[in-house]
Amino acid sequence: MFDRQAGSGSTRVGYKTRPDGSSSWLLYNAAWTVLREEKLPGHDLQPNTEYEIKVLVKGGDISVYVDGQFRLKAADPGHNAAGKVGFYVNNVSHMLFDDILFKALSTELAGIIPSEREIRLAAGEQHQMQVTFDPVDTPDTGMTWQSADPSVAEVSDTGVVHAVYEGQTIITAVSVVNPLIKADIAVTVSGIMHETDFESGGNGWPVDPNRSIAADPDGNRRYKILNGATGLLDRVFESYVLEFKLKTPSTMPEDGTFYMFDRQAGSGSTRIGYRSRADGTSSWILYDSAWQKIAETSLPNRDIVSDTEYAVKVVVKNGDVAVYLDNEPRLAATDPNHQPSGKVGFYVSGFDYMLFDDIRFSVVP
Ligand SMILES: [Ca+2]
Repeated sequence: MFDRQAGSGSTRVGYKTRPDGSSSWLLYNAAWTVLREEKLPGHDLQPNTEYEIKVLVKGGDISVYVDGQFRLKAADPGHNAAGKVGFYVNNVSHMLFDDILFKALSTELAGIIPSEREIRLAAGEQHQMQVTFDPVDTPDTGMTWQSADPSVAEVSDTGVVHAVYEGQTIITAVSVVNPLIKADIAVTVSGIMHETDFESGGNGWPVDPNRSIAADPDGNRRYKILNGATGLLDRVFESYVLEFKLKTPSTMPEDGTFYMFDRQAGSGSTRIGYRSRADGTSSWILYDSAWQKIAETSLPNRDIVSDTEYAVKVVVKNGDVAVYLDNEPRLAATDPNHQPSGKVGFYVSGFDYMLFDDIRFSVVP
Protein backbone atom coordinates (compact mmCIF):
# COMPACT_ATOMS: atom_id res chain seq x y z
CA MET A 1 0.00 0.00 0.00
CA PHE A 2 1.58 3.27 -1.13
CA ASP A 3 1.05 6.03 1.39
CA ARG A 4 1.11 9.55 -0.06
CA GLN A 5 3.22 8.91 -3.14
CA ALA A 6 4.76 12.07 -4.55
CA GLY A 7 7.16 11.81 -7.47
CA SER A 8 8.47 8.27 -7.18
CA GLY A 9 8.75 8.23 -3.38
CA SER A 10 6.32 7.15 -0.68
CA THR A 11 6.03 5.46 2.64
CA ARG A 12 4.98 1.84 1.99
CA VAL A 13 3.00 -0.64 4.06
CA GLY A 14 3.91 -4.17 3.02
CA TYR A 15 2.56 -7.63 3.57
CA LYS A 16 4.96 -10.40 2.63
CA THR A 17 4.86 -14.19 2.74
CA ARG A 18 7.90 -16.45 2.90
CA PRO A 19 8.66 -20.03 1.78
CA ASP A 20 9.11 -21.07 5.45
CA GLY A 21 5.39 -20.45 6.00
CA SER A 22 5.78 -17.23 7.97
CA SER A 23 4.55 -13.78 6.99
CA SER A 24 5.22 -10.18 7.96
CA TRP A 25 3.62 -6.77 7.97
CA LEU A 26 6.24 -4.11 7.29
CA LEU A 27 6.59 -0.37 7.15
CA TYR A 28 9.16 0.97 4.65
CA ASN A 29 10.26 4.51 4.05
CA ALA A 30 10.73 6.03 0.59
CA ALA A 31 14.26 4.52 0.42
CA TRP A 32 12.81 1.02 1.05
CA THR A 33 14.40 0.89 4.51
CA VAL A 34 12.36 -1.32 6.88
CA LEU A 35 11.14 0.91 9.72
CA ARG A 36 9.15 -1.82 11.46
CA GLU A 37 8.42 -5.49 10.88
CA GLU A 38 5.82 -7.58 12.71
CA LYS A 39 6.45 -11.27 12.00
CA LEU A 40 3.74 -13.89 12.23
CA PRO A 41 4.42 -17.63 12.38
CA GLY A 42 1.85 -18.44 9.67
CA HIS A 43 0.40 -16.74 6.60
CA ASP A 44 -1.79 -13.96 7.90
CA LEU A 45 -3.85 -13.76 4.68
CA GLN A 46 -5.33 -17.02 3.39
CA PRO A 47 -6.47 -17.88 -0.17
CA ASN A 48 -9.97 -17.00 -1.32
CA THR A 49 -10.81 -15.05 1.83
CA GLU A 50 -12.15 -11.55 2.33
CA TYR A 51 -10.45 -9.30 4.88
CA GLU A 52 -11.33 -5.90 6.18
CA ILE A 53 -8.15 -3.82 6.13
CA LYS A 54 -7.87 -0.49 7.89
CA VAL A 55 -4.89 1.86 7.70
CA LEU A 56 -4.72 4.97 9.89
CA VAL A 57 -2.34 7.71 8.79
CA LYS A 58 -1.76 10.76 10.94
CA GLY A 59 1.36 12.78 10.16
CA GLY A 60 4.14 10.20 10.18
CA ASP A 61 2.22 7.68 12.34
CA ILE A 62 0.81 4.71 10.49
CA SER A 63 -1.16 1.82 11.95
CA VAL A 64 -2.62 -1.23 10.22
CA TYR A 65 -5.55 -3.44 11.26
CA VAL A 66 -6.91 -6.65 9.77
CA ASP A 67 -10.47 -7.60 10.68
CA GLY A 68 -10.35 -5.19 13.63
CA GLN A 69 -7.12 -6.68 15.02
CA PHE A 70 -3.90 -4.76 15.38
CA ARG A 71 -1.02 -5.68 13.06
CA LEU A 72 1.48 -2.82 12.87
CA LYS A 73 2.10 0.66 14.22
CA ALA A 74 5.15 2.71 13.39
CA ALA A 75 6.26 6.15 12.31
CA ASP A 76 8.02 7.37 9.17
CA PRO A 77 9.62 10.69 10.12
CA GLY A 78 10.48 11.30 6.44
CA HIS A 79 6.91 10.80 5.15
CA ASN A 80 5.55 12.94 2.34
CA ALA A 81 3.21 15.69 3.49
CA ALA A 82 0.73 14.76 0.78
CA GLY A 83 0.46 12.36 -2.13
CA LYS A 84 -1.50 9.64 -3.84
CA VAL A 85 -2.54 6.38 -2.20
CA GLY A 86 -2.84 2.94 -3.80
CA PHE A 87 -1.76 -0.68 -4.09
CA TYR A 88 0.84 -2.89 -5.72
CA VAL A 89 0.64 -6.66 -6.11
CA ASN A 90 3.61 -8.90 -6.87
CA ASN A 91 3.97 -12.69 -7.29
CA VAL A 92 0.23 -13.14 -6.73
CA SER A 93 -2.08 -13.78 -9.69
CA HIS A 94 -4.42 -11.04 -8.50
CA MET A 95 -5.89 -9.30 -5.50
CA LEU A 96 -9.46 -7.98 -5.37
CA PHE A 97 -10.43 -4.73 -3.68
CA ASP A 98 -13.86 -3.39 -2.79
CA ASP A 99 -15.54 -0.70 -0.71
CA ILE A 100 -12.42 1.46 -0.66
CA LEU A 101 -13.17 4.34 1.67
CA PHE A 102 -11.08 7.32 2.74
CA LYS A 103 -12.31 9.02 5.88
CA ALA A 104 -11.22 12.11 7.76
CA LEU A 105 -9.40 11.34 10.99
CA SER A 106 -11.57 11.48 14.07
CA THR A 107 -11.32 10.42 17.69
CA GLU A 108 -13.50 7.38 16.95
CA LEU A 109 -11.81 4.19 18.16
CA ALA A 110 -9.89 2.49 15.34
CA GLY A 111 -8.01 -0.17 17.21
CA ILE A 112 -6.84 -1.66 20.50
CA ILE A 113 -3.09 -2.25 20.64
CA PRO A 114 -1.91 -4.85 23.17
CA SER A 115 1.53 -4.22 24.68
CA GLU A 116 2.25 -7.94 24.34
CA ARG A 117 0.93 -10.28 21.65
CA GLU A 118 1.76 -13.42 23.63
CA ILE A 119 2.61 -14.12 27.25
CA ARG A 120 3.82 -17.16 29.20
CA LEU A 121 2.72 -17.71 32.79
CA ALA A 122 3.13 -20.45 35.36
CA ALA A 123 -0.02 -21.93 36.87
CA GLY A 124 -1.08 -19.75 39.80
CA GLU A 125 0.56 -16.59 38.46
CA GLN A 126 -1.30 -13.35 37.75
CA HIS A 127 -0.56 -10.76 35.09
CA GLN A 128 -2.09 -7.36 34.35
CA MET A 129 -2.71 -6.97 30.61
CA GLN A 130 -1.84 -3.55 29.15
CA VAL A 131 -3.33 -2.02 26.02
CA THR A 132 -3.29 1.36 24.32
CA PHE A 133 -5.90 2.83 22.03
CA ASP A 134 -5.68 4.10 18.48
CA PRO A 135 -6.06 7.03 18.13
CA VAL A 136 -4.60 7.88 21.54
CA ASP A 137 -7.19 10.62 22.12
CA THR A 138 -10.22 8.39 21.54
CA PRO A 139 -12.85 8.61 24.26
CA ASP A 140 -13.99 5.06 23.36
CA THR A 141 -11.78 3.21 25.85
CA GLY A 142 -14.39 0.88 27.34
CA MET A 143 -13.46 -2.81 27.01
CA THR A 144 -14.63 -6.19 28.10
CA TRP A 145 -12.19 -9.08 28.60
CA GLN A 146 -12.80 -12.68 27.58
CA SER A 147 -10.89 -15.94 27.88
CA ALA A 148 -11.36 -18.60 25.22
CA ASP A 149 -10.62 -21.29 27.83
CA PRO A 150 -11.09 -20.28 31.48
CA SER A 151 -9.84 -23.71 32.59
CA VAL A 152 -6.37 -22.59 31.32
CA ALA A 153 -6.50 -18.88 32.21
CA GLU A 154 -9.21 -16.62 33.61
CA VAL A 155 -9.36 -12.87 33.06
CA SER A 156 -10.99 -10.23 35.28
CA ASP A 157 -13.07 -7.23 34.17
CA THR A 158 -9.91 -5.10 34.52
CA GLY A 159 -7.68 -7.37 32.41
CA VAL A 160 -5.90 -9.27 35.16
CA VAL A 161 -5.07 -12.74 33.86
CA HIS A 162 -4.97 -15.61 36.34
CA ALA A 163 -3.16 -18.67 35.04
CA VAL A 164 -5.09 -21.76 36.14
CA TYR A 165 -3.68 -24.89 34.52
CA GLU A 166 -1.20 -26.05 31.91
CA GLY A 167 -2.34 -25.27 28.35
CA GLN A 168 -2.87 -22.53 25.79
CA THR A 169 -5.67 -20.06 25.33
CA ILE A 170 -6.49 -16.64 23.89
CA ILE A 171 -7.43 -13.63 26.01
CA THR A 172 -9.40 -11.03 24.05
CA ALA A 173 -10.06 -7.37 24.81
CA VAL A 174 -13.26 -6.29 23.04
CA SER A 175 -14.33 -2.66 22.53
CA VAL A 176 -17.66 -1.80 24.14
CA VAL A 177 -18.41 0.86 21.51
CA ASN A 178 -17.53 -1.36 18.53
CA PRO A 179 -17.32 -5.09 19.31
CA LEU A 180 -15.68 -5.68 15.91
CA ILE A 181 -12.56 -4.00 17.33
CA LYS A 182 -10.61 -6.38 19.51
CA ALA A 183 -7.15 -7.47 20.56
CA ASP A 184 -6.12 -11.10 21.01
CA ILE A 185 -3.29 -12.06 23.35
CA ALA A 186 -2.04 -15.66 23.24
CA VAL A 187 -1.49 -17.08 26.72
CA THR A 188 0.58 -20.19 27.43
CA VAL A 189 0.34 -21.61 30.93
CA SER A 190 3.04 -24.02 32.04
CA GLY A 191 2.55 -26.59 34.77
CA ILE A 192 5.70 -25.43 36.55
CA MET A 193 4.88 -22.87 39.20
CA HIS A 194 8.42 -22.18 40.42
CA GLU A 195 11.81 -23.66 39.59
CA THR A 196 15.29 -22.89 40.93
CA ASP A 197 18.63 -24.42 39.98
CA PHE A 198 20.67 -21.89 42.05
CA GLU A 199 22.97 -21.16 39.10
CA SER A 200 21.92 -17.50 39.09
CA GLY A 201 20.77 -16.63 42.60
CA GLY A 202 18.15 -17.76 45.08
CA ASN A 203 15.05 -16.95 42.98
CA GLY A 204 12.96 -16.32 46.11
CA TRP A 205 14.86 -18.64 48.46
CA PRO A 206 16.51 -16.53 51.22
CA VAL A 207 20.29 -16.30 50.86
CA ASP A 208 22.61 -15.41 53.78
CA PRO A 209 25.52 -17.16 55.56
CA ASN A 210 23.18 -19.77 57.10
CA ARG A 211 21.43 -20.38 53.79
CA SER A 212 24.02 -19.89 51.11
CA ILE A 213 24.53 -20.89 47.51
CA ALA A 214 27.56 -23.21 47.42
CA ALA A 215 29.40 -24.55 44.38
CA ASP A 216 30.41 -28.20 43.97
CA PRO A 217 33.96 -28.88 42.73
CA ASP A 218 32.47 -29.25 39.24
CA GLY A 219 30.90 -25.79 39.51
CA ASN A 220 27.25 -26.83 39.97
CA ARG A 221 25.65 -24.59 42.59
CA ARG A 222 23.38 -25.84 45.36
CA TYR A 223 21.41 -24.29 48.19
CA LYS A 224 23.17 -25.05 51.48
CA ILE A 225 21.12 -24.88 54.68
CA LEU A 226 23.28 -25.10 57.81
CA ASN A 227 22.46 -26.91 61.05
CA GLY A 228 19.68 -25.03 62.86
CA ALA A 229 18.61 -22.92 59.88
CA THR A 230 15.28 -22.69 58.07
CA GLY A 231 14.84 -21.79 54.41
CA LEU A 232 11.33 -20.86 53.26
CA LEU A 233 10.58 -19.86 49.68
CA ASP A 234 8.98 -16.41 49.51
CA ARG A 235 5.87 -17.61 47.75
CA VAL A 236 2.47 -18.93 48.83
CA PHE A 237 1.22 -22.27 47.51
CA GLU A 238 -2.04 -24.15 47.76
CA SER A 239 -1.79 -27.68 46.33
CA TYR A 240 1.54 -28.49 44.66
CA VAL A 241 4.07 -31.11 43.63
CA LEU A 242 7.52 -30.36 45.08
CA GLU A 243 10.56 -32.10 43.58
CA PHE A 244 14.19 -31.48 44.50
CA LYS A 245 17.62 -33.06 44.77
CA LEU A 246 18.81 -33.53 48.33
CA LYS A 247 22.53 -34.08 48.87
CA THR A 248 23.77 -35.16 52.27
CA PRO A 249 26.98 -34.04 54.02
CA SER A 250 30.07 -36.28 54.18
CA THR A 251 29.51 -37.10 57.85
CA MET A 252 26.14 -37.87 59.39
CA PRO A 253 25.16 -37.31 63.05
CA GLU A 254 23.82 -39.97 65.39
CA ASP A 255 20.63 -37.93 65.76
CA GLY A 256 19.51 -35.79 62.90
CA THR A 257 16.27 -34.15 61.84
CA PHE A 258 15.19 -32.71 58.53
CA TYR A 259 11.81 -31.01 58.19
CA MET A 260 9.84 -29.86 55.21
CA PHE A 261 7.31 -27.16 56.06
CA ASP A 262 4.12 -27.57 54.11
CA ARG A 263 2.18 -24.29 53.66
CA GLN A 264 3.43 -22.33 56.65
CA ALA A 265 1.05 -19.48 57.49
CA GLY A 266 1.64 -17.54 60.69
CA SER A 267 3.67 -20.02 62.72
CA GLY A 268 1.56 -23.04 61.78
CA SER A 269 2.17 -25.62 59.09
CA THR A 270 1.93 -29.28 58.39
CA ARG A 271 5.47 -30.70 58.75
CA ILE A 272 7.09 -33.64 57.06
CA GLY A 273 9.98 -34.92 59.15
CA TYR A 274 12.86 -37.30 58.57
CA ARG A 275 14.60 -38.44 61.78
CA SER A 276 17.67 -40.60 62.16
CA ARG A 277 18.29 -42.05 65.61
CA ALA A 278 21.33 -43.18 67.60
CA ASP A 279 20.12 -46.82 67.48
CA GLY A 280 20.54 -46.85 63.70
CA THR A 281 16.85 -46.62 62.84
CA SER A 282 15.05 -43.81 61.05
CA SER A 283 11.51 -42.57 60.47
CA TRP A 284 9.47 -40.43 58.12
CA ILE A 285 6.83 -38.60 60.18
CA LEU A 286 3.91 -36.30 59.38
CA TYR A 287 3.08 -33.72 62.07
CA ASP A 288 0.18 -31.31 62.20
CA SER A 289 0.43 -27.59 63.07
CA ALA A 290 0.41 -28.44 66.80
CA TRP A 291 3.34 -30.88 66.36
CA GLN A 292 1.03 -33.83 66.87
CA LYS A 293 2.17 -36.92 65.02
CA ILE A 294 -0.35 -37.89 62.32
CA ALA A 295 1.57 -40.74 60.69
CA GLU A 296 4.97 -42.42 60.95
CA THR A 297 6.86 -44.81 58.69
CA SER A 298 9.64 -46.49 60.69
CA LEU A 299 12.64 -48.06 59.02
CA PRO A 300 15.16 -50.44 60.60
CA ASN A 301 18.07 -48.58 59.06
CA ARG A 302 19.12 -45.05 58.10
CA ASP A 303 17.10 -44.16 55.04
CA ILE A 304 19.48 -41.32 54.15
CA VAL A 305 23.24 -41.89 54.24
CA SER A 306 26.25 -39.62 53.89
CA ASP A 307 27.51 -37.95 50.74
CA THR A 308 24.64 -39.15 48.59
CA GLU A 309 22.21 -37.37 46.31
CA TYR A 310 18.51 -38.27 46.53
CA ALA A 311 15.49 -37.30 44.48
CA VAL A 312 12.74 -36.19 46.87
CA LYS A 313 9.16 -35.69 45.76
CA VAL A 314 6.28 -34.37 47.85
CA VAL A 315 2.72 -34.31 46.51
CA VAL A 316 0.34 -32.07 48.45
CA LYS A 317 -3.30 -32.00 47.43
CA ASN A 318 -5.51 -30.20 49.93
CA GLY A 319 -4.90 -32.20 53.15
CA ASP A 320 -3.30 -35.22 51.47
CA VAL A 321 0.48 -35.42 51.72
CA ALA A 322 2.63 -38.07 50.03
CA VAL A 323 6.43 -38.31 50.19
CA TYR A 324 8.74 -40.25 47.83
CA LEU A 325 12.48 -40.88 48.08
CA ASP A 326 14.06 -41.87 44.76
CA ASN A 327 10.53 -42.58 43.50
CA GLU A 328 9.79 -45.05 46.35
CA PRO A 329 6.85 -44.14 48.61
CA ARG A 330 7.83 -43.21 52.17
CA LEU A 331 4.78 -41.58 53.70
CA ALA A 332 1.17 -40.93 52.71
CA ALA A 333 -1.27 -39.38 55.15
CA THR A 334 -3.88 -36.63 55.56
CA ASP A 335 -3.78 -33.58 57.78
CA PRO A 336 -7.44 -32.60 58.17
CA ASN A 337 -6.40 -29.29 59.81
CA HIS A 338 -3.87 -28.31 57.12
CA GLN A 339 -3.38 -24.65 56.21
CA PRO A 340 -5.21 -23.88 52.94
CA SER A 341 -2.17 -21.98 51.68
CA GLY A 342 1.24 -20.92 52.87
CA LYS A 343 4.98 -20.98 52.30
CA VAL A 344 7.03 -24.11 51.76
CA GLY A 345 10.59 -24.76 52.89
CA PHE A 346 13.13 -26.74 54.87
CA TYR A 347 14.71 -26.96 58.32
CA VAL A 348 17.92 -28.82 59.14
CA SER A 349 18.88 -29.94 62.67
CA GLY A 350 21.76 -32.18 63.77
CA PHE A 351 23.19 -32.50 60.25
CA ASP A 352 26.08 -30.08 59.57
CA TYR A 353 24.17 -28.98 56.50
CA MET A 354 21.95 -30.24 53.71
CA LEU A 355 22.32 -29.34 50.04
CA PHE A 356 19.34 -28.68 47.77
CA ASP A 357 19.21 -28.31 44.02
CA ASP A 358 16.72 -28.17 41.14
CA ILE A 359 13.81 -27.33 43.45
CA ARG A 360 10.66 -27.36 41.37
CA PHE A 361 7.02 -26.71 42.24
CA SER A 362 4.46 -27.83 39.69
CA VAL A 363 0.72 -28.25 39.53
CA VAL A 364 -0.78 -31.47 40.88
CA PRO A 365 -1.73 -33.58 37.84
CA1 LIG B 1 22.35 -26.26 40.47
